[in-house]
Amino acid sequence: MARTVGKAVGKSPGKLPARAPVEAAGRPGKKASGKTVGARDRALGLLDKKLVLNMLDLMVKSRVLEERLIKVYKTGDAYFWIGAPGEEAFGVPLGLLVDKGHGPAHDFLHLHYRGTPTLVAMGMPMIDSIRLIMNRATDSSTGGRNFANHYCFPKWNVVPVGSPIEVQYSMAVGTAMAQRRRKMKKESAGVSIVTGGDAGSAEGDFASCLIWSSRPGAELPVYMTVQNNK
Ligand SMILES: Cc1ncc(C[n+]2csc(CCOP(=O)(O)OP(=O)(O)O)c2C)c(N)n1
Repeated sequence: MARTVGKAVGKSPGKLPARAPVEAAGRPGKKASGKTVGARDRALGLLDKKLVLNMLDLMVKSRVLEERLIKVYKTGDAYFWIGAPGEEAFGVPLGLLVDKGHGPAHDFLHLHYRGTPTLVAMGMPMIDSIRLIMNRATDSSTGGRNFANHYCFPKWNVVPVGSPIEVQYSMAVGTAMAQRRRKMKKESAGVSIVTGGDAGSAEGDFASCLIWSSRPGAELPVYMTVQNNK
């Protein structure tokens, strides 16, 4: 599984763990006996069993989808494949934490080309991924014009995935600025989540994101992640 380094910049990312989708997936309820389900797990610092099972289910779904995409490519039904096998343990929890919606009141996602598990966890129909890799006109991300894993879902603030590595880090600064402006006006605002690989962190866009997100007195609600998949 991918080794993951998560880095939160600014003040907002602290609220990520309390997001509703995770609570809905694994919130402890009351047994008929009155005892709280999952109390022992929580006392041990473990995740709720229901949530863990849900995550495992989504991880397996993501891997099965990935294997299908590789087959599609190998049988000559696609020109190119790039994907995320091995990054499920990172991508799925991230997808469950996202505050999904349209506009700056919700989270923005600046994913790189290994974001499939995150989108599967958010509820993307798996057929969307197949349509994209096969360049079908019915591909809702790009109308069949881009290749595997270059998703775009405006209704969920998933901005178009770019091919040059790391440019997503400088774009995250832009959406985070809009979200910060809302926060200053006491309006609800999400955070800008950005993912990328470890090698790409040598690019200037990565440094720009760090600098612009952490200016004293002007911190931005950016959640930066770096996946090392060696
Ligand atoms: C600006 C730019 N330079 C080079 C490439 C070619 N390229 C595509 S993927 C990749 C490797 C990136 O490695 P890393 O950031 O660790 O991410 P990983 O693919 O390992 O998840 C490179 C160099 C590119 N897409 N864009």
